[in-house]
Amino acid sequence: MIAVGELFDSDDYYVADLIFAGELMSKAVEILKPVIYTGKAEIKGTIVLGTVKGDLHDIGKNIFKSMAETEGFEVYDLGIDVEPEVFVAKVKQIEPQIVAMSAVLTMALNSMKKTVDALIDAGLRDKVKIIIGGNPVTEDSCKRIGADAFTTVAGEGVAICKQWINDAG
Ligand code: B12
Repeated sequence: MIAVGELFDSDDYYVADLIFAGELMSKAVEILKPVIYTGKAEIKGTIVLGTVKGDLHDIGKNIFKSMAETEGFEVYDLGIDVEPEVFVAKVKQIEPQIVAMSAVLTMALNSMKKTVDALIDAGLRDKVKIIIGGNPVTEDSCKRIGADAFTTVAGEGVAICKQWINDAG
């Protein structure tokens, strides 16, 4: 996918190539799931997950979801292009321990902030841990957005979530 991104940058690939690469990657991950993720499902925790408003990329989100499920998390996947209000409604309904947001477009970092703000406005921020993932997330953006943790690696994200559940006893 890194090569595909570079070819897109250099105008050798077009959006259709991104779509095709995305479909191939999703299918490959689905097939490889049983051999890649071998974690034992001992942890019990609930995650509300989604790719934030304005962003349609979901391959990384889906990898995180698969890994988290294999580790025993119940994951409510809201899909892509998820409005802050939809996150809020699901958090109210499910009362998860964790909210996980994905963004691959730099501009979607603003949607992450809006989602955290919406959780604050709804009085739900203190009831959940928030993790953000995707290529553009950094320590600085994590602070600005008001999340508790960030990562560009799905496995690390799952490890952080497991730690949160263990810490909570
Ligand atoms: C495939 C792809 C698409 C596909 C997406 C298909 C799909 N189902 O996701 C399609 C064709 C839809 C697409 C569309 C567009 N794309 Co695009 N796309 C890509 C591409 C080639 C790969 C992205 C990808 O899946 N990478 C592989 C995954 C596994 O990596 P990842 O998402 O980073 O996920 C990992 C971690 O970040 C982390 N992670 C991710 N989410 C989460 C969440 C949590 C909670 C945790 C813990 C971890 C985590 O775990 C994953 C594995 O470790 C990238 C290039 C690149 N190198 O990234 C461009 C790229 C992301 N796209 C780009 C652009 C510009 C677009 C378009 C605007 C193109 C256009 N002109 O229309 C549109 C935007 C549509 C929209 N509104 O979202 C730019 C973004 C630039 C920027 N910085 O904002 C990129 C970087 C290409 C480029 N070099 O310019 N794209």
